[in-house]
Amino acid sequence: MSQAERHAAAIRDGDRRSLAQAITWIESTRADHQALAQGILEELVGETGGSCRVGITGPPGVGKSTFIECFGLQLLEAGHRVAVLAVDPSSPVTGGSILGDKTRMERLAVDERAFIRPSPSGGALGGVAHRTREALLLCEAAGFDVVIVETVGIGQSEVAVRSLVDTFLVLLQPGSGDELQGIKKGALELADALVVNKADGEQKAIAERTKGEHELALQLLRPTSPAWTPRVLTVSSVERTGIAEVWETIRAHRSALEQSGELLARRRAQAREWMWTLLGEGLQLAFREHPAVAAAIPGWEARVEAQEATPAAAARALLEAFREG
Ligand SMILES: Nc1nc2c(ncn2[C@@H]2O[C@H](COP(=O)(O)OP(=O)(O)OP(=O)(O)O)[C@@H](O)[C@H]2O)c(=O)[nH]1
Ligand SMILES: [Mg+2]
Repeated sequence: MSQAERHAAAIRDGDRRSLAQAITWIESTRADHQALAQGILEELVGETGGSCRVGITGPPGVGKSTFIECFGLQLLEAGHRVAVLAVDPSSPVTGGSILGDKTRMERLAVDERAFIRPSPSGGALGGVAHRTREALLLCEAAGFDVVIVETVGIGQSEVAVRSLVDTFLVLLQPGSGDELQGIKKGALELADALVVNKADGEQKAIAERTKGEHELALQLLRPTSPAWTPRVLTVSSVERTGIAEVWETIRAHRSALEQSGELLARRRAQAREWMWTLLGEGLQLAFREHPAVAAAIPGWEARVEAQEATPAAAARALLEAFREG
């Protein structure tokens, strides 16, 4: 048995340490680690796809970690196995957010039936997203039937996460105004459901008002799917209220997409897109490393900058050099 086969077998058996190790190899830049990770993925690809993939985003401090802990524990109680993966493009992972998550997801983190993985460090967002996709597939092969992908909603990461999941939730603070929310309008357009957190104590009434406002706002947006009308919910992750409704909504969204055939179509398109992303990255690398191209790039860049050549002409010349070599 090869090393990849042995690891794949351990992951299939649900061994969390082997899973964590394989994800570390996915995130590694070392060629031997990459080869091993790809070998494991190839062993397991037939056993992926079985989870409910849920994306969660929201502004810093909205309560994502608290919500995921509470939501995750309820899912465990209902017999599910839950994996949580984080995509954090903003931090070079100095430990801050991981530390926060360890304390906020304390009970989930130690539970045998759950698996929590903080964001991989470094790399371009696209790279982070595709490593997260590979980690997600491994979690599925390990038998996790709910995989949550979390990202802080402050930039482009929500688009990347949206492309990894079946259902996308946006968490909001009680109170209106984009400034307070600190998230782009674009994120709302991606949401299959909006969840107003902290609907407890003094903020309960405000949360209800926020819910109403967003229900109105959503009517102006194009739905995420012809088969689904986005919903707005209120929850308290601290008092643990409204959490079951979130799961019900995810189930309803999923079943609407299943019935319309969109779930399958979406996943197929995501897999195809991913292949093309990898192809694009591979080609770009091969292109830049091609000796004749590498030698000609600085000259063409300088001519383009000096407006002595059009970018189109430069690209054409470089592509020709690539093809001829
Ligand atoms: N009252 C109330 N407070 C909450 C609730 N959920 C979270 N909080 C509090 O909000 C603060 C931020 O919660 P986190 O779960 O760390 O928020 P986060 O979105 O993960 O934050 P980042 O990881 O920094 O983006 C903490 O002090 C929580 O205790 C809730 O439902 N009600
Ligand atoms: Mg957090």
